[in-house]
Amino acid sequence: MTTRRDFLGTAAAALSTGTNLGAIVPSTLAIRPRPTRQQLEWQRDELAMFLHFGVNTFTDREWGDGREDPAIFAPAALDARQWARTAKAAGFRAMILTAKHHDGFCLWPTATTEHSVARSPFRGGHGDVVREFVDACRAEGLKAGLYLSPWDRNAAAYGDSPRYNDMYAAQLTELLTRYGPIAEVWFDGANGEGPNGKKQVYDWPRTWALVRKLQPGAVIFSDAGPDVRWIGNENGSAGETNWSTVDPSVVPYPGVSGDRVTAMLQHGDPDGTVWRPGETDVSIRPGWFNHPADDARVRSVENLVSLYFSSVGRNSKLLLNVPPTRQGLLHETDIARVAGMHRELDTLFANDIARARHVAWQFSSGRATAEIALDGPTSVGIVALSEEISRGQVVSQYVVEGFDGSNWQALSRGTTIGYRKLDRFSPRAVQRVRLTVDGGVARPADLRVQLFSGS
Ligand code: FUL
Repeated sequence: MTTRRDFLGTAAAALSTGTNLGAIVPSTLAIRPRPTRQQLEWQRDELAMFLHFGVNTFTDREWGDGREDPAIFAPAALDARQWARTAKAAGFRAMILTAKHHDGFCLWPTATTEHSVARSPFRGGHGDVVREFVDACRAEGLKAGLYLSPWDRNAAAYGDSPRYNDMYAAQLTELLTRYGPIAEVWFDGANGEGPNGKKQVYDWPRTWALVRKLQPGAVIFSDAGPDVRWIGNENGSAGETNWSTVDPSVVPYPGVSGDRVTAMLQHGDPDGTVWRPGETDVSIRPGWFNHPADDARVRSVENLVSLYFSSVGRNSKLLLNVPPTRQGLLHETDIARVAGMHRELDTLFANDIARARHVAWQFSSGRATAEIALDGPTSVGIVALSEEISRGQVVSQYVVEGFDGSNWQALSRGTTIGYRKLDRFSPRAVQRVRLTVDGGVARPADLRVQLFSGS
């Protein structure tokens, strides 16, 4: 691991928050991995809403076995515009729908199987949930994403590898050619038994190539990317140290497991050769699907705000699952909680105390120090740092200190920064704030410092 390298040199520069840290960028930065335009946009979107919906919603299960009668799928009041309005109003910029989950039931009328909405009472057998979902996203200006589970407990071909891989490619082709631009295609690595008990061998290179061909503007999510990676857990927590670069040989395909894999997903690798930022998927409820018995167990506003800090605030993206009910609507409690989260985040980040203040960076013996003078004693409870990730990610160690009139005290310390690093602590009255970056794999191209009261 390359840390604490004497990366900053001795040049001195004066600049304000949000402008270049150094005029001289070492050549090491020029060759470090950088995001594509799609990866950058994906990360800047910060929040996406996940929607788990299907036969499980009606059987009250988390994993269907594929033997569900399509007739049970009968959302009487399905309104995808309500999903999209809720997401939009709460600051989400994208939504991702389970077009097919492990039970194999397809939410669109597919030619590949009878196990779909076409055999259900929904809209008299003429419905298409994927169409309604995509149209609703477009109407609200949200990006649309689709999750197509590779594990299919209904498909007779599952386990008969080439045959099922053809069927899977045909399903993906329908989804990626019928509905206009799809911003994210979501794959998990689940690989359990199908009806014939045989083990299916997925053809990931074929799947990814198909997405590239049909939707070149989409980002592909899986454990193994190739564009964005799973963060390694489903509890809403990105690694405190979180590089957007990874060593791709450690996680070669989705579903691979082991300690090294988990560590790579959680933390990335400063010496990683590819840019593959982490996505944090977590549910607002105990399960991924809506179960009425959980109506009193929806995450609180405070809990959702802390999820934002432990995902977006650790250089990740938050994919928050808000599952529709049997009616086909988001539950009022869930709606109130995401709206509350949005209000609370808006309040916390409304007033940047550091804004427009002059910051003088000093470079000496491998560190960069920037000091911000505030107008007299000011309460600070949140520090927000960001690197200009369009040029890569480099910081590996920093400390933020506050001067209370007589002493300098550490307010927060950390390792990586990346797109956004948020540190929250009990508010302190300080007159000056100092950021010291004393470890990195190259000189940061740009660092932004923001300060908030935290209340
Ligand atoms: C996993 C699935 O097994 C869960 O049911 C859920 O869909 C989660 C997001 O991905 O692989």
